[in-house]
Amino acid sequence: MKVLLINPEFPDTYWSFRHALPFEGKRCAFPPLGLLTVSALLPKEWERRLVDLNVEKLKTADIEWADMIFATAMLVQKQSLREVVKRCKSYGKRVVLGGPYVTSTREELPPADHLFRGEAETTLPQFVADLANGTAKAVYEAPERPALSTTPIADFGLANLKAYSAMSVQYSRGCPFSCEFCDIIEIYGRVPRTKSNQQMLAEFDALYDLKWRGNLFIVDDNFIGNKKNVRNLLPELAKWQKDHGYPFTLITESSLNLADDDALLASMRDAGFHRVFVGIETPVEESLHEAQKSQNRGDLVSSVKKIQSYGIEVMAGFIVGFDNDPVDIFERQIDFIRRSAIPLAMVGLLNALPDTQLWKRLEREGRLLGEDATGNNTVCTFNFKTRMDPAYLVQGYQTIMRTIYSPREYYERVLDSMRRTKDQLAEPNHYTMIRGFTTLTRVFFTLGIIDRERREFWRFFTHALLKHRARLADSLRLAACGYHFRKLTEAYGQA
Ligand code: B12
Ligand code: SF4
Repeated sequence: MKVLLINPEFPDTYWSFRHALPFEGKRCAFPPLGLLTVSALLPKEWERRLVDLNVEKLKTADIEWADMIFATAMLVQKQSLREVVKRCKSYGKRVVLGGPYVTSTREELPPADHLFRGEAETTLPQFVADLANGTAKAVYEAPERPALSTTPIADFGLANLKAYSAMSVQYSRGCPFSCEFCDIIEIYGRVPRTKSNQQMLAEFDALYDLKWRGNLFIVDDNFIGNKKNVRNLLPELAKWQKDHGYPFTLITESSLNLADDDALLASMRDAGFHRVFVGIETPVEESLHEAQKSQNRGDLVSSVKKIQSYGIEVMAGFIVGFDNDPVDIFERQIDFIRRSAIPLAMVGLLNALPDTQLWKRLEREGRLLGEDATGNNTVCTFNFKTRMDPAYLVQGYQTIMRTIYSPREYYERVLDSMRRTKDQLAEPNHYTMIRGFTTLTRVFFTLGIIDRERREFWRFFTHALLKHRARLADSLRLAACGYHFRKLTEAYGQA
């Protein structure tokens, strides 16, 4: 059996980092870990190829080669998924679909032969057996959420590692909290399931053996969802990192209550965590209450500062459009982002994802407009009737983006963040001389010569050179990310 695994294209969103990647000669930020895991669940003797449309084009020869097509998608990839299915079906191929979009959507899906809803650890082996017996079903739905002990090491070797700026592994699925807008808890559950320490170290070994060095994103919904197990894992990760010369710069996602646990923060720093993405959402208490985000309590700026004090850069998600948002919400978000010195602030407009508690409430209140959310922030649409005038919200949202990604504001935040994260575990240099030189030249040429904001860049670069010389690579990474956000804001964020 020949299987072609396809990851559809992402639109050009803030998360795509498309304008930042060329600086380091990369094509895509992260590999499609879901598909690489699916590949590892298939019989060893089956042949497989991966085509990530964010890295390369889908060639007719690849479609013709395959007996079966396996495609994944998040909501934001649905348009590209439709085109992929249409094209593959026109060659008469058997098409299998799975992933978060297929699992959670209520929309009509593209005409595939087999749909997988939920996690595939138990259903995929069943499908393989059914296929051999000629009894393969149209829909496979995981009866329960599988233990992660059944998750094999992803087929990392299938991906063109050089094309990605980070690799991904997963430690846990699910989150114990119950934020109203979140679909994680609907898709992956409220009881966080984790892998064993041995599984995690084996995945680290696998990537190390493939010669991967640099960013490693632990793509958990909430890395500290099961604190007991994480406490047990971290010293082992720290030892592994030390024994191997700290080959991986770790990044993850966590709830903000991470700030309440100094011991955990210290263990994360020792294991080589450099960045953590947290869901702050809003500084407005009434809106946090509405969103059932009870874990974000107290002085949120202090919580961010605490995490930063352990040398961990904070990235964060923010949302505007809650029913309880006051009219000055935009200024308050800008002020918060400024004071917390979060360089990469992902601000989004509230949308209701299918089957979330928010979706159900809005349905009861008759406020849904009958469409799935696009999942794409840059489009600036709502799929429900907002309390505030939608035009006012969009205008305010664009003001936030234009303000926080104006070069002066952005570089100030980066420098503040670097000051606050000075206790970061020293990052080994994963750049070869030639790669480092090429990246530097590209940044200097684009940001320091041809960009109209070059004066701000040089001001920032001089500060970074004087005050944070040891972290020059980090400051250039952040400069490149800022450029990406500014470019997208210029393209989409004009009032
Ligand atoms: C890492 C990650 C990203 C990465 C990129 C991931 C990538 N290249 O694929 C980044 C940071 C870029 C990202 C961005 C976004 N993401 Co994201 N992301 C994740 C995260 C945290 C982990 C994904 C992952 O690797 N999981 C590990 C694998 C093993 O799990 P899996 O993909 O579910 O695969 C399993 C099953 O689904 C199934 N399966 C999957 N595919 C297939 C295919 C077949 C054929 C079969 C049979 C089975 C199957 O088998 C696997 C094993 O069980 C998930 C949350 C999560 N828990 O998955 C959110 C998640 C997928 N992201 C989500 C969203 C909304 C986004 C954004 C739109 C956020 C935003 N508003 O901007 C952006 C959009 C991206 C863009 N460029 O525009 C949502 C998707 C919601 C939906 N219903 O589609 C999720 C579920 C989280 C959430 N609720 O916020 N994301
Ligand atoms: S903390 Fe994050 S993952 Fe957990 S329920 Fe809230 S939004 Fe979802």
